[in-house]
Amino acid sequence: MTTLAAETKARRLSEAERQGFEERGFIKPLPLFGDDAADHLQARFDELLAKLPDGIDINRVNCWHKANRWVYDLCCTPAVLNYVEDLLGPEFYLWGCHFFCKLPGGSSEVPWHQDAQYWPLTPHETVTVWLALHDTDDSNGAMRVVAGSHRVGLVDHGSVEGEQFVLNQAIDESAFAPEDVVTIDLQAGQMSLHDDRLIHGSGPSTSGRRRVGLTMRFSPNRVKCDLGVWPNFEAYPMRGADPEPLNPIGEIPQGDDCPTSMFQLSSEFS
Ligand SMILES: O=C(O)CCC(=O)C(=O)O
Repeated sequence: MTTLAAETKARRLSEAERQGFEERGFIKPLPLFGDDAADHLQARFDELLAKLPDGIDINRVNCWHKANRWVYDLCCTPAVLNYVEDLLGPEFYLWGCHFFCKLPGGSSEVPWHQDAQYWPLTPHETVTVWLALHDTDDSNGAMRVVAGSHRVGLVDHGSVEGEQFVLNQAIDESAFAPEDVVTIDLQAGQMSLHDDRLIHGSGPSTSGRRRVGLTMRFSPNRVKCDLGVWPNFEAYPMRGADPEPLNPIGEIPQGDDCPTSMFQLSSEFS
């Protein structure tokens, strides 16, 4: 198994960045891994992709951290958790981990949406780390966000159909001003952070260049999942003590497995 270079370029968030997150709902770019990390991340991604059974689309499976120890450890990178702690405070957990991919020969798109529309989590205080495995820009389908849109509350989503769409609900473009759209252009090894009410999405890679991002979802301990909607939801404590957790706690994986659907229980993996 390849390992990630230990060198990190990370730092802590400045007060200006934290205020910017309050106002705009995202921060980019944030330094994370050193220049040599891209090769390791991409090689490891290829190994993980090869594990998926035939016919399973990597864009449609979630919770790699429940199945795979390397991914779990990546999510626990202290520099990642420091950035998250600077936004969420000292007590939070991890619950989701998903590769959003534009692969050659594919045409996947992520329709405009707010994460909170999809998630039965209360209150809406989840933050996403988006770790770039490749350099991202408009020509390879970088994520795009609508600055400040996290402050307007939940916006109506309609249903959307088509093989290319990774999600099935979408916000119409008339709901926001084009001048507020910002491209999350990152270098491989950098990351961004976004609020779960921020409107965002991504188009296809028109250049044919690969674009893979690994999302990690972190919530403060006070965020509770409605298990009636997501019965397999599990929290992985990351920072701070939580003597009376509001959510079931997941088992840390020991093996090198892969998820095969959106929400499996950690007990399904070794
Ligand atoms: O990577 C993308 O294109 C979209 C990611 C996304 O929708 C998310 O992080 O919630």
